[in-house]
Amino acid sequence: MRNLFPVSGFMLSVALIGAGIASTFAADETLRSYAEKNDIYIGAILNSQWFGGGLPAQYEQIHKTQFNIVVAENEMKFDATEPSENRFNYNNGDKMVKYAKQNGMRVRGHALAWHSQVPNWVNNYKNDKKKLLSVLKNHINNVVGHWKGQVDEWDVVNEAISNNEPMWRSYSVWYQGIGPEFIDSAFVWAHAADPDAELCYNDYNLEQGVNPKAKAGFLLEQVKRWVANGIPITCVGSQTHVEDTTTDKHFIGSPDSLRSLARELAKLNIKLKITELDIGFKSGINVSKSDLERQGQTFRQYLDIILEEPNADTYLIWGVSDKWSWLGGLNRQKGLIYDDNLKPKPAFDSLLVRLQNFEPPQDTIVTDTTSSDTTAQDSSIAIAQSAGPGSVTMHVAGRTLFIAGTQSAKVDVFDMRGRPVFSARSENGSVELKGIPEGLYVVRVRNGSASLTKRFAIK
Ligand code: 9MR
Repeated sequence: MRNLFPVSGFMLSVALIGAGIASTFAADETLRSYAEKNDIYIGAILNSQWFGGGLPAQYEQIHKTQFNIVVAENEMKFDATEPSENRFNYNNGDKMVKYAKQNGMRVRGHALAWHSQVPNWVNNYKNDKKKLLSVLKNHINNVVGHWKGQVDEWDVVNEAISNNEPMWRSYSVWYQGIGPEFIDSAFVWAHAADPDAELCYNDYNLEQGVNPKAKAGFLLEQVKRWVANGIPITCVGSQTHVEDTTTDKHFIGSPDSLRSLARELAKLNIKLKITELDIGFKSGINVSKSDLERQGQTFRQYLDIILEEPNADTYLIWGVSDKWSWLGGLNRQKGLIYDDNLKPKPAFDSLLVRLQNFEPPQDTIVTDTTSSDTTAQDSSIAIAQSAGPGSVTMHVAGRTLFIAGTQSAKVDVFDMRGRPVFSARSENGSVELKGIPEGLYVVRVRNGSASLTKRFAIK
């Protein structure tokens, strides 16, 4: 069983009321409410601009309503927390920890030993192994110790493997000055500072195969060694910054490869977490509606790993809105689940529908519900109603969807994998469900931010 940070229903409702959701019936229908039902964490970073109060109120409202795990984009890194030697600055990190507490969220700490965002003063010691060891140890002791019991998990070591061939990354002050044993030591020190925190190795390009030539294959060999040697690692974070090339070969790397890594890690009793997901398109290209839908499916495929693999529990996206995203620097665009105007994209819908309708694999999704349908002309069976409003109802008769309680509504139909199959607007309380093959579907009716979702068998 996953060791989930408890978020009480009370706290959640308080958070939602606090978020000022106008609708009478959309409050429960959030990524986080369904994530909690499925015993997983879903989250997004708090972008650096949030810490200075530079983001619209709607950003925070979305963040605390939709997510139940948080990580700081830059504010807990080495240069932010120890800008000069042995002088620590916890202001921004404390601000985030407080926000997480107020909103019942789990906290990730990112990152302790990394080659990047290391302040200049550290480089003064690059030729002094003994001093560098004590600098790293002191940093970890202080930072992990400061948030002991409040930061639930740490990226202890970040991006220590080279991109080109599987070997350690050489351009790192820690690697050059100490050698690869800085990694083992960092885990031991972090564990000593907070024995209850989960401790991860975090890296990118881990979705490109688990073979000795791929980064994940190299990592797996190290994890085996760490586990055998009693190094207190408990998780691997897969950053999963991937690109949709919009060509025939859409992606480099795949959810299947990452799933293989999860399964290999399960054999070692190590968790897999998706820690920095974004699925960007190349900058400058025109991104079509169908591109965005395909992007949504890829988001959903990565979510499936977290839902389906017992040693995977976290799905964290590296940003909320495309407007505030690091991806431009990588020559990519539109990689997140909310657009520039903080409107949910098709990827949001795919995730929400998947979370709503996921059933653990050992359960039969539908146990012959259609045979219990005794009304001759009504072919619908609502087997799961989520976030049902008192006043809005829907049912399917034949091929017609009837909606009562709202005049105008947007209707979307998804298959059981969360893929959109039909979309229309209803102005008079009914919609013809044309062109949908027989089967089980999720129908969502939306009016503004209010929505109602039901599962139907369409015959
Ligand atoms: O999103 C972060 C960006 O604001 C910083 O400028 C950048 C500096 O290295 O780091 C970004 O976050 C990175 C994360 O810490 C580690 N994995 C890759 C992320 C995206 O570059």
